[in-house]
Amino acid sequence: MDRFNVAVDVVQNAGDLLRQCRLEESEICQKTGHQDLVTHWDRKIEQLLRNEILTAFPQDSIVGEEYPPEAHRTGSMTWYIDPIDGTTNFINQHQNYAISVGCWEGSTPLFGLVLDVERETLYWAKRGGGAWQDQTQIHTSGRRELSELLLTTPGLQYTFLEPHPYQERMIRLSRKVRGVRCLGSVALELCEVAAGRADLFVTMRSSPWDHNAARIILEEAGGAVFTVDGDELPLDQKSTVLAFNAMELKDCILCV
Ligand code: 2AM
Ligand code: CA
Ligand code: CA
Ligand code: CA
Repeated sequence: MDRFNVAVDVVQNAGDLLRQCRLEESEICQKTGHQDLVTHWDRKIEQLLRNEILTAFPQDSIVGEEYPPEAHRTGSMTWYIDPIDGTTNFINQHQNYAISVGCWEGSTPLFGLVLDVERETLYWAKRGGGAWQDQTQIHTSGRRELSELLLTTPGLQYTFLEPHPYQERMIRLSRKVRGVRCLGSVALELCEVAAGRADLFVTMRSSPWDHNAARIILEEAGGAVFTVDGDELPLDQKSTVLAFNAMELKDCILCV
């Protein structure tokens, strides 16, 4: 099996496990505080993904949220995996969370998979092959007027309420667009833009495992992804993220 098929298999199996699991209160821990949580299932699913990927492709590197990277591997392939994107939703809602797996060869994207676990919907893209929601090809929206755009962001507090260098700009932007939505999952929100149900995405804090799979899907759907400053999004570092339904919107949004 090639990497893409291995990835689809392991992501679907992991999704089946999560859909059936019953989360116990004792399985929830704080990482940096009460708004930054991890569960036994985040770790278990990441272990499962790592084991399956490394059994099939032992030279590949894996960058995941819950475990440190292993010793340096010789291959040029890197997988960015988030076992549960939207852990808070997983805990409180048991919906609106995703498994995110992206594979890159050096700085070249190969494919991205984002499984909306409870809806049993798989977003996926291979480089040059378009973006797909299950068997249906998806495209970003054609909206170009600021006043018609829907902005999605994972948490109101980080984007609009807590002080940061972009706060005023974000508040101005929120007043100019048609509306703001918060889903609570970076990967699923980028897929919302890819599928044309939202038009813009912004977050002040995102890590490679949060966005590297979905950015491939969004770019294949016609969208564009940058940092909030409009710079190229780094592959291997935490950063802000600003994503558009089309590259054309970039100048207009950066000048708000
Ligand atoms: P996570 O669920 O994998 O932690 C909303 O919280 C979104 O922001 C989720 O996609 C979440 O990913 C992501 N996120 C990134 N950094 C975070 C942090 N420090 N605390 C909570 N969520 C974070
Ligand atoms: Ca987390
Ligand atoms: Ca995440
Ligand atoms: Ca996670």
